[in-house]
Amino acid sequence: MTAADALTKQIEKYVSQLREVGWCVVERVIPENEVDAIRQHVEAAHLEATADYEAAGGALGRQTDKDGGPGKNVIAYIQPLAPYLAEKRVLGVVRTMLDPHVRIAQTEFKTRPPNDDNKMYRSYHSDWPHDLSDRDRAGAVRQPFPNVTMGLTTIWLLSPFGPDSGGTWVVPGSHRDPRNPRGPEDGIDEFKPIPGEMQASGPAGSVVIIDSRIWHSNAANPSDKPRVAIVVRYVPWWVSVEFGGRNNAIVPRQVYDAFPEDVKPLYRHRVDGVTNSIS
Ligand SMILES: O=C(O)CCC(=O)C(=O)O
Repeated sequence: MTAADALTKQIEKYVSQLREVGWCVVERVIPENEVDAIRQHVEAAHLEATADYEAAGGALGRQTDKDGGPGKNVIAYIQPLAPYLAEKRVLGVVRTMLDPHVRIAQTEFKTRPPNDDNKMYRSYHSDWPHDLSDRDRAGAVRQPFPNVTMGLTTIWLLSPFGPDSGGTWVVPGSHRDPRNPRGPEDGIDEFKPIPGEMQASGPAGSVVIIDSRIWHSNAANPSDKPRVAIVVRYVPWWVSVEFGGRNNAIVPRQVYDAFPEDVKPLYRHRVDGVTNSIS
């Protein structure tokens, strides 16, 4: 089998998992010998971004400046991760599921603090653009959700993850369930365990990919180390990434210019002065 055939087969496997159960794990996207350095970079970058946003009177959580306008995009702080965002398996899955033309709508720090033994902790939701609690109403497709994958949330785990270290909770198959943990009429307690739930696990450097409709929750991390992760949300070109001003954080031009060529199209809509064409 050629390398290209092997890649196609792997992509097909992940795509069929995503269609069937709504999530999958692509293992070791970041090679084992590089992931420690990237994790250390991300931990330092998180502190730097927090300090920058505080000094500017902005909000890192929403990546906004003091006036609520777009702040500096988190990708600018974590440039060593950028080349992997177009890794062949990940981008192959994203393009097959969404469209050949995709963009990254949001890039966020998602560290879970250590030494948290609250095994019952849950905060179930579906993700933008299916986030029923989105304050801007910019990411709340109305229920019942059409049976269309409109976004893929990728969780880039830079620490080993699983039940012992804050692996994300998911409810397999929930992407097709007409109810929602935050649906006002659905009678589901978003803060309690849900039958059928399970925790994603895998080695550091892996990527959990979820259909944005999947019911999922962050998890308590009982280990003695932070569970370091970055969330990157991919959408097809036809999903509005501007409406409502939901995380429109800017990528500085010099950061964009340093991206590998295959990463540039994913972020160019966030760069001042760059044509945002479909190509
Ligand atoms: O950090 C995690 O494990 C999950 C993150 C999450 O739920 C989200 O970003 O929507």
